[in-house]
Amino acid sequence: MRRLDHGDRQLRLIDTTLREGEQFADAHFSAAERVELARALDAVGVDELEVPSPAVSPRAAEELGEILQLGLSARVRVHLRCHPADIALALSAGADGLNLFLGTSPELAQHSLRQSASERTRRIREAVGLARSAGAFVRFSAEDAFRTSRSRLFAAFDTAVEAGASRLGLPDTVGCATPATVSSTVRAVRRRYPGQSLEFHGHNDTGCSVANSLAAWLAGADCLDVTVLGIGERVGITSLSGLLARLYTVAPEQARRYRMELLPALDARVAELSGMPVPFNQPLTAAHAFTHVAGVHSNAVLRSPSAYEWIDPAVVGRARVIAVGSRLTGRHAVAGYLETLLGRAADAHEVEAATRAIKEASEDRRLDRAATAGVVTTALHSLRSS
Ligand code: HCA
Ligand code: CU
Repeated sequence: MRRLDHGDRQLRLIDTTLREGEQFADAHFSAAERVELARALDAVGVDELEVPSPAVSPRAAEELGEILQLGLSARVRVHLRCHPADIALALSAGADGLNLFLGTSPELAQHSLRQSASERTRRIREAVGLARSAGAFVRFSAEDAFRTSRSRLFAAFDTAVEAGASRLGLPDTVGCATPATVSSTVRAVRRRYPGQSLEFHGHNDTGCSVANSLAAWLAGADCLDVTVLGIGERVGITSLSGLLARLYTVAPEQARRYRMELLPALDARVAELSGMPVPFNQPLTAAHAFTHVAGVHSNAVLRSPSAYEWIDPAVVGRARVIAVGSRLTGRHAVAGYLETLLGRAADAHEVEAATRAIKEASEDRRLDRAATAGVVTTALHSLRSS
């Protein structure tokens, strides 16, 4: 595939597992687990970590202090409503990067915030101004940006920029955006605010979040939000592994800035903490992300892995698996399997007998490793005694 040409525009990954991820209905991280995850994400090399507002609970305030003290390479950004009291709490805990947000769509203005346009402007100006006067880095996000008209969006962003925000956030809060709408909105915002950093945050309600994140970057965003496994509100947002898989194939120099070999353990840990397995379709880290089943696939992969692999499993420290427990299993896969089992190359009769036995035994069920070994051993035994 053709690699994309992005010049040197460097991407920043903003991990929000500790904030958006906590909004996943099955997530709960203790204070110690938050520290563990912050360190693990820092080891992967994410550029920034977004953490919850200290206004959430007394414990959240303590945890913010703790994360700020860790001395991570990643910058820590606190997620805050445009409420002066929340901002003051974050500043007093020592935060120097604030991610402010305020709903700008008609839906949120009517049903969530119940604010007029002038009230919105006043709040943005006050909140951004307060944070800036304390010397903090300020990002302002227009929550529900993709159901917000251009004029409302620009009105909110104009206010935020005038008040001193240095980054503008475009969250697809309900997951309604498509790569095309992301692209046109990011382009328009990029044109109007050429000197600002731009961040995209994509919810995955229609399964488009990774594609939308890539579209945002290609259109001029320099910051993309992710969480481990994509956990977050409802079905979550762009996953770290999904985005890195996508980048690895179109802009490998960007993906290689991160320690991708650490992803399997990180995804497994967050899955464990959320009481679930790593989802079967998680790019790079799913149990079967590098398993080949059909005979046609296995045969070709044994000759040349690139036949059916776009990413080398070694990139994430994994190995490919040639599955041999189904009726789709072919002779080449079985030959490879027998070589491992017997410690020598199998002859044609052995391969034939083992393949036939596997196909017969797996008509009604998929054979696991032990069952496959049993079926094959029996078949070889009767071959020898016949
Ligand atoms: C939410 C807010 C948010 C905010 C994103 C941002 C969203 O959970 O309601 O601050 O950029 O998706 O809009 O996560
Ligand atoms: Cu969100």
